[in-house]
Amino acid sequence: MFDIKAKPNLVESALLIGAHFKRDEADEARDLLEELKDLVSTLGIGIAETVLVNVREISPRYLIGSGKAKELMDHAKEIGCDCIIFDNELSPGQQRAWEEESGLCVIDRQEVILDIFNMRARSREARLQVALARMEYSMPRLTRMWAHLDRQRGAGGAGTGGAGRGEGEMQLEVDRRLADKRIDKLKADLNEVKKQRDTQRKERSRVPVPHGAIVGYTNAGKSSLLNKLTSSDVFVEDKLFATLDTSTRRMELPDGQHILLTDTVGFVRRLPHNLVQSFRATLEETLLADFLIHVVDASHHGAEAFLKTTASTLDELGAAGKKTILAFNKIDLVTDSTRLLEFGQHHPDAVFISVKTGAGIDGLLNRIHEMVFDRVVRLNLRLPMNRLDLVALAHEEGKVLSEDYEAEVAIVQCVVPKWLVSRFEKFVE
Ligand SMILES: Nc1nc2c(ncn2[C@@H]2O[C@H](COP(=O)(O)OP(=O)(O)OP(=O)(O)O)[C@@H](O)[C@H]2O)c(=O)[nH]1
Ligand SMILES: [Mg+2]
Repeated sequence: MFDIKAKPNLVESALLIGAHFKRDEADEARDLLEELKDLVSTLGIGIAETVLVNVREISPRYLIGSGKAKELMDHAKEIGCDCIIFDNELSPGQQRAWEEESGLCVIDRQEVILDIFNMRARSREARLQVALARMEYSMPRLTRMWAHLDRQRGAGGAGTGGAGRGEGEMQLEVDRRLADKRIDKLKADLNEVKKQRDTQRKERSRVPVPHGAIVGYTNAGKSSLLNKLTSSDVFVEDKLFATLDTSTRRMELPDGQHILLTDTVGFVRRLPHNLVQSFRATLEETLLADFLIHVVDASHHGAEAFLKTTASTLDELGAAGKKTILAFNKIDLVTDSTRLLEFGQHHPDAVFISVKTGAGIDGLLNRIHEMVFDRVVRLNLRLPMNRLDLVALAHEEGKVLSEDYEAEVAIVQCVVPKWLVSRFEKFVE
């Protein structure tokens, strides 16, 4: 009922508009508009044309100048579009003005992103989070739907009594109340899910294994990296927002130390604020991690902008300032090596990898090791034969470097997590 429209089913062809307000913002706006194309295609909506508008005269009613607005409305209809999509955020009022005057469906980038998340959400938690973000987005826009109703009744409903006008308004009140209720319910359900997650997390943290989270822009290769490092098969696709649920896997470092790695939801520029807030619970894994691996697609010309977006979204989540390994991925696709040199100059601590070819992965493992090496100690043990369980424990939780068996004792060299040292202490040589 609150799904104002099932756009992918209703909309076939769209005119995309990206507005910028200063001349020197043209490049960025063009770039964002390119990205909007990818986002819109992800929804299965055809793109008739894209228009970049340098706004000189701003009208609050349309965001861009009213002359230009009229021109674009006519143009959209001329080329047979049934939808106009703005790269810029439209206020509910502006959206209504555009829709009323063009008679077309008019949405903005935020709504596109919300719809993609909606399409992709699989787990109960992701579905609840997306539903909440969409409800919050739709609330101030409910008027739009019922204004349509008023107009329909007003036009076609002559003779049906005086009730035509204003019916929408009454319905609007009812809907607002229903929407409020639904938002409360979604929040309560999410709280439940969060409690379960907290319990799981507590169980995990009883065993203090170091924990890293993989973060970055959408399509950077985060899930691919998790799969590579932990030999798992988390869903990977050349699509925006392939991952909406975090998954955590255990991995073993070359020194035998175990760590946990979490894959997370990707970020994008102009990510709706309420979406970030809704996904807080999911992204909390990021906040609680001991360190982050920030993956960026080095082959994309927007790499530096992606870095900034990820950093500022982490900031919004309160995860700025965490120990971070910056990993430039997909170097197999970078043909111009001066690009990598430039990245190296700007980010001297970064590592360069290709999840696809395996290049640079050893270097990354070393960096991960550096992040967590102070969590382990090397021990020389003399174990009586009735304590061979400790050899098994060392194998399980650490790495056994050598083991020699003499008549009465086992002589073992191993690396074990610090939190386990007390178990071995009596037998240290
Ligand atoms: N050529 C090349 N492609 C890669 C590399 N790493 C990942 N990819 C591809 O990039 C695409 C996106 O990879 P994912 O691992 O799904 O990216 P993600 O960061 O998890 O994306 P979201 O979940 O959408 O945020 C897939 O088609 C991968 O096969 C790489 O090193 N080289
Ligand atoms: Mg992913």
